[in-house]
Amino acid sequence: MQNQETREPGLHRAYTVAGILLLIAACMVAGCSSGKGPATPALPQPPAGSGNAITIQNFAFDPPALTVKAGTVVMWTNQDSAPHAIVSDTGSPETFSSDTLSTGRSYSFTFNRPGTYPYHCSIHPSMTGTIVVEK
Ligand SMILES: [Cu+2]
Repeated sequence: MQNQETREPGLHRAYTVAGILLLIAACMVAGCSSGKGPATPALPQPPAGSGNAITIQNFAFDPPALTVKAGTVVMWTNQDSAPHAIVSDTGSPETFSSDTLSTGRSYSFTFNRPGTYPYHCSIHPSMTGTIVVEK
């Protein structure tokens, strides 16, 4: 009885040591040290302000300024807990306005005419953004 009780923790320890050695060996083979050797390539990220998606979060449009080619469909998605609504400012080359977007809802508008389109949230006028449409 006593033999078994003392042997078991010893076995566990042996397995643990073996496991750690294996991990270290795998680490060396895979080169998982940080700072040394080739860095793990970062996931490709689109440059800021490109693409056609705008996220509404923390009472702000992200990105606040977006440049697109004419004919691009821009989609806003509300990921905020509060409802928001997108409305073009007076003087925008074309007018657009969404319904009130609750959390998780999206609104899309096709920007065909080149120009600068300032817009805001009709519920929170301090929320502003700009779409620049290039030819
Ligand atoms: Cu809002």
